[in-house]
Amino acid sequence: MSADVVLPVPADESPDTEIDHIGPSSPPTHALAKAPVATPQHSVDAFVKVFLQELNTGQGVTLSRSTVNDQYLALARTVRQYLMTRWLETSRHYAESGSKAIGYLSAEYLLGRQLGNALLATDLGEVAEEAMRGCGLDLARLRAQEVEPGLGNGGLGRLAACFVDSLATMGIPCIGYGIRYEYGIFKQSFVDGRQVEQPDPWLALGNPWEFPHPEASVQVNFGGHTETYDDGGVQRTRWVPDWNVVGVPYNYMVPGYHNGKVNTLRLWSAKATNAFDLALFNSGDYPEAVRAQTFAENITKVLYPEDSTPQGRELRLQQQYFFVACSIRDFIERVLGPDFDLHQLPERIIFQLNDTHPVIAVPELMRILVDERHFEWDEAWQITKQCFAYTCHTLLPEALEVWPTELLGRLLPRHLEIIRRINADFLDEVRASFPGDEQRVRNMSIISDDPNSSVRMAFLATVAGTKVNGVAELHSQLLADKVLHDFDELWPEKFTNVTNGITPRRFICLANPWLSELISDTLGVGWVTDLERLAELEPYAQDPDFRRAFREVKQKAKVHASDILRARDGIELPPGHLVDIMIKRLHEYKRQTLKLLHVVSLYEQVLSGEITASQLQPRTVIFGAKAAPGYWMAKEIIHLINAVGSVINTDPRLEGRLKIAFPANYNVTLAERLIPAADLSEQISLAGLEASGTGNMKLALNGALTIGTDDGANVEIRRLVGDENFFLFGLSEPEVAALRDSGYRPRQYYESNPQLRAALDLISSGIFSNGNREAFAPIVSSLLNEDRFMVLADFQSYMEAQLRVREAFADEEEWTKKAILNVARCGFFSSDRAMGDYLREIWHASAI
Ligand code: 26W
Repeated sequence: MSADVVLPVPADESPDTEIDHIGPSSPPTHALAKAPVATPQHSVDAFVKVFLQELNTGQGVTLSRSTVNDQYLALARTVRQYLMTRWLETSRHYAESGSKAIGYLSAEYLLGRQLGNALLATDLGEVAEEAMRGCGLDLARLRAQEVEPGLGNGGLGRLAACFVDSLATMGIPCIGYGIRYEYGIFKQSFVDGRQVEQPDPWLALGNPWEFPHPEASVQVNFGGHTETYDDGGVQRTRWVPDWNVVGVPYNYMVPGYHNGKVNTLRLWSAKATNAFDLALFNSGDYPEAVRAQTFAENITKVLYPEDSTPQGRELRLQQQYFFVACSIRDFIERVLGPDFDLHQLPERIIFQLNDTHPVIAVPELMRILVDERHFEWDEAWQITKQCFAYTCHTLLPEALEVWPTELLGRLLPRHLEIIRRINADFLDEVRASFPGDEQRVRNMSIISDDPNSSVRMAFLATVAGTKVNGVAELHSQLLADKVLHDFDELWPEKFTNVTNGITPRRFICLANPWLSELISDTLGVGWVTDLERLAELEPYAQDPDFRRAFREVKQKAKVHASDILRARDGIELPPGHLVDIMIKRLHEYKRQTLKLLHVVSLYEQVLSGEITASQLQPRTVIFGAKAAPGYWMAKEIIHLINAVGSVINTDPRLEGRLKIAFPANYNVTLAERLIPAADLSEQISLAGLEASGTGNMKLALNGALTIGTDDGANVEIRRLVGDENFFLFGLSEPEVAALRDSGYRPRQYYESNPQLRAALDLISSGIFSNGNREAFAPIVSSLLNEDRFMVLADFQSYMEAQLRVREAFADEEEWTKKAILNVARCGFFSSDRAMGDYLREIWHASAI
């Protein structure tokens, strides 16, 4: 530093944290300071220039000394630069437009890797490929360096990611609000065929896709008590919390596809208000000095790995309130500003509740309006109930969250009071509509008193929501007819359906560039943002050349998947095998055991000589599934699948014609590899249990045929692709209900079906467990005695459907026709279409 540079003395010690202190303190004079943010040129040279600059100045290394991680981080930051202007421009445009935005509240976002998607959205793929080659680097290798953010469990989390992608691509103002878990969904590995979980330190190598904004932190309170006070003759209540934490927002870019738009995903991380107690430290009590910090950080430490049975843990409720309180405060104070008249709030925002996990947002908004902004109760309620809508994603009674009033009242005393008041007013409305029907009042009460007093979060969401929707036609029907029937009778206009969708950007363009290219060469590129245009492929199903090209695409995808499985898990995917895929969370209602019984039965038939190995149609069954760590039976089923696999994969009597592949740690990145390679998509849940499914949509759109029950969105897939292009089997939902009511006795099916009996007996024989006949007894006996999800009842119909698959797959041309028609007729399952439905039916917002 040369002597003559005089550094100005800073005004004072503490940095300027006033979030409303935006921009320069005096009008900028330098031309560059006045110029709009520049986007680098879309040229290889410009890209290389920015990349090297990021490597040198961002990573502080030269190309020759750089590690793969350095190169990946520099590349990610390079692509960020191409998105930055769009991002800043989009936010400025939204802020100035004053238009209505969507606040998507979700405890989970299963985003998948970001780099590939950012390159796709900015159409920089080829430029980056060329630029990296020019630097002696391999783009694919750098992309493989990215750790995917596993901030979700399964369907619900991935759906949220598809939805925010579509809203950005449709130019809809949306802020996705969620939680920045330090540890995402656990990493799964298999030890002796058993699932073992390891933490997922996804941030360890740095995360170039997040932008922390500590200056926009929000304080979140917990515990304590409430007190009423007189405010100039008006009785008011204040919450006196006894501890608090700080929520730090991290922004993520959500790039729109080829539209220059970039929306924001704002994920909150918890830290202690006073992170470090120096006095305690100086007194030598080091653990106590940092106790507040660890305690606070615990709130966003890890994602709860359950995706169906809430464990009712206090920390989970802390997580839910934490991100909701941060998000509501952030939108009201930072986006709208302290002087905004909250009477207009419903014109500026609709918060979509992604299941019940964020529903505590309802009493939180009421608390702010009544306690802080002194709105009258009714006024506040009128506003609040226009600001929320609720999507239910499940039918499993045990998956519906209920919080003991003891716990909720201890953690959030003011919110419980508000919920009690909401409930009281609501039950008056019920009594008015159904005079004298006190049983109905008890059934519908948000606060149930049996067995112990608890808050039914789905009921709170239904009472407060402008709309309640299921995620597939059948699901929404069952919600209105069964789960929330009383509410449907009271408010039929409140209930609607929006069938799920998936983003074609990630699950066709990114995952299946071969199919993507074939479609674009055939139809042009418009389909990527208008997926129903795939219907124009229909006539090509009759074109043998197109069919050949379509098969070549599938073959390329199979080779690619096989390379990945070999490198990743040492699994061989023999060419020419029918690739039969079942990828989803492990849950008994999804019936991975039924798929396994099919394989065991084929094996048994060969062992018993009923069929010869040569009669077996070469097939590899690929499973991908994580089980919630606390879900014992699910983990047993994983153990059995691996046990059967290790026996049949090495039994020469099968001549390698029947195999099981179970790559560990199924996640979004693996899904992108496997889905394009699939011939057969297993969607075999017990009818009435799978709310929608989204894997079914991804597989059909990648040219797989579905074998499935009439459950969730399978019903709509079958209707659109045609019965002849779908392998339907099993009981329908009404038949399931009837069989359940008439008393289902699974053992009868075992005794009356020799094939089923032989398959189950083979499992009990110990052949898959080194002769230990007890190893899998719990699974066999639960099927024989309870079989809650009617695996045995649907076995025969499933086996017959698999025979139809065998016949159909033997005729290559016919199979290809069916596969092409599945792609052509599934454009409806785009998440863009789903967003269009939400905008029209629920949100009443529009692109700007
Ligand atoms: C509290 C524990 C918990 C956590 C997550 C309970 C329930 C959930 C999710 C709602 C479970 C889930 O992911 N449901 C899936 O949501 C998908 C998106 O709508 C549907 O396609 C699937 O059918 C549904 O199982």
